Amino acid sequence: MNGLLTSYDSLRYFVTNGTGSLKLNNVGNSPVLFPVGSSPSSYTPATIINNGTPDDFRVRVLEGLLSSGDAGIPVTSKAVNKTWLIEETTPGGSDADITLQWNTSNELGSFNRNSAYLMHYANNDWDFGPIQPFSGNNPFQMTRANVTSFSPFSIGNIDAIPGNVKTLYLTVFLENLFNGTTMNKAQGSTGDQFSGTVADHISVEIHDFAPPFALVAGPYMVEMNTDGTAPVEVPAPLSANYYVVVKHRNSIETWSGTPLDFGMPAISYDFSTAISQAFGSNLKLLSGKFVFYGGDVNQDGVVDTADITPVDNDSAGYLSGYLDSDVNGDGIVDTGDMTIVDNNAAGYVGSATP
Ligand SMILES: [Ca+2]
Ligand SMILES: [Ca+2]
Ligand SMILES: [Ca+2]
Repeated sequence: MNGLLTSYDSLRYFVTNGTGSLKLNNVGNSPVLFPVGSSPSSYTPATIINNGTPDDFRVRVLEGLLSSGDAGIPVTSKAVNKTWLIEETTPGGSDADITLQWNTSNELGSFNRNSAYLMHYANNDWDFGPIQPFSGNNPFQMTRANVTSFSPFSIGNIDAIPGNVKTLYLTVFLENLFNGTTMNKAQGSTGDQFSGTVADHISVEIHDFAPPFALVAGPYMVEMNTDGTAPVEVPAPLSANYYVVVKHRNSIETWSGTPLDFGMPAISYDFSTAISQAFGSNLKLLSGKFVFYGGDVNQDGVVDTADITPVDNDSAGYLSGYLDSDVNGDGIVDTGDMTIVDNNAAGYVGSATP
């Protein structure tokens, strides 16, 4: 459209539920609001500042988000359920700050606003860029600067796109289960708790490399084999440096020594090869391997008397099975478990985090 837009607000705006878009001319370095929504009851405007060569822009917002921008399967969680189609009239020359606005009612399940990205579908893939802070409180706003190419945009977490994964090959040894060579298989009330070569389950999280080290992806429940290998499927768009955090039901939470470079099709990391593989050198050397400290039965990040109590109680009750108090994983709670807790409590063992 040409002319001046006036008298628009969250109740009076352009509903782009057809094929049309709102075109505003000569967008330059002052903010230009595109008052659009995908229905009469859902106002989700975009604002553009173009620090490059001024150009005319078109904006349309669609209900829903698809795995390949304007095609593919619907994204059903971890994102804002809208797609903003933004186009410049003359290709090239723009350097735009794009701000998108949404409401709580537009958020799909499990969406984490604190580790969200303003995603842009370009060159046949979603480009996430860095984590962006949000502002406002229903409606919320998020801005991404220095955008130079256009079309589908949305807001989501890095694992929003289903099936778009790559593998993180972790190797983890736990003091609790280590027998000097491999890890014993955790026992339940009727023998091996897990089938095949699986020793136990661990939980893996991917955290931002910079304060406040936000959770970027996960937690993933991962099978850890008796040889320590624990492959994890992580979101393929992870391309920056991230801390990898491993938790286990009765071991000390342990962070990678440094943020790992995820800019590869596959990533490998072995916690057991050197003490520096864990943040704060928080590993114990046993029979030539660096293992995670054990005995954090109540998972509060330290080994102390609060972990001794449940082991004492369950031991006095002759409890058996797949229990957190069964520190050494042999299916029985007894003095063998108390030894690990006692030793690490005496050593003031606790988790080390950046
Ligand atoms: Ca242009
Ligand atoms: Ca504890
Ligand atoms: Ca035991």
